[in-house]
Amino acid sequence: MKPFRGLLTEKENALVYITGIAYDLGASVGKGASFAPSVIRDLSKHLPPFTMDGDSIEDIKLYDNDIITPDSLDDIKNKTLELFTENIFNVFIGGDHSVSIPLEENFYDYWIKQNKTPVIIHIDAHPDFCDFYDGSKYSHACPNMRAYDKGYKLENITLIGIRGFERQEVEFFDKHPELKIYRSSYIKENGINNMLEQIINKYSSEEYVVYISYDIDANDPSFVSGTGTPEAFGMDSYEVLKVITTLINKLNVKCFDIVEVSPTLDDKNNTASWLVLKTLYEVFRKLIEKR
Ligand SMILES: [Mn+2]
Repeated sequence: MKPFRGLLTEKENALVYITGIAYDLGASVGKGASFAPSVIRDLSKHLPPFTMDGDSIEDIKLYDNDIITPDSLDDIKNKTLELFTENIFNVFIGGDHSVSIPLEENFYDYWIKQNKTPVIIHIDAHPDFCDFYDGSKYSHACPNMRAYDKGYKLENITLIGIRGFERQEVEFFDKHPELKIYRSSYIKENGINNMLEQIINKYSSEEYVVYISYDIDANDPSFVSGTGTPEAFGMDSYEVLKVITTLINKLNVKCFDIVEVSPTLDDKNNTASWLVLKTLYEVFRKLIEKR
């Protein structure tokens, strides 16, 4: 059986490229995220090509770029460079969150050359704004600080679902009110619609092109246990899905990564990996409708 059951997987005229990145050298606590791409691909052989509402995604035109097994973040940067082109919606399956560092660099370099303003929407329990973590500038706790180093403006990085802070991050945020943080408590108190309206108003102009980086620990641990740094008080899986699909529908999103899924820490039924697939299929449907 082939991965992505029933889907057209060819490179020519593809709407979406999907690439697994088997890498978790940037993880701090729980490991195992390097296994996510292969587990998710394997499960995809069984999932019928329909959304939760029964809408077909059979004509998505997916280019299945298989899995890369890099030995460093530079290696990821080189091996994914050619995937960033004008009309392609890239999906990357991590890997721990450090894989987003080279991906967001490639994204930035490509879109700056097209005179667009790159935006990161970071959906995560954690801000990932550490300068150093575990003695490294390239830990999974650092991607947003590295994006800031790269040239992303702080007003063009938006954090969603945050509820676990490091001291260095709190101090940084006090100095930079232009960085918008939607804490998990805000979302739980106000719902997702009010937040989505603000974000869509902010980034809907043609000037912007958006990278959505999705750490599965954004979801409450009662929905997703298979991740290295679970954090209580998160959104439920349907709320997170609505956030992702609404942003993809309304904004010019060109890259989407899903990181920090750890099959070795998951329950026996691979619930976190199944969630990734179900989320992807809803995303694919939105892309078909938008085409
Ligand atoms: Mn996280």
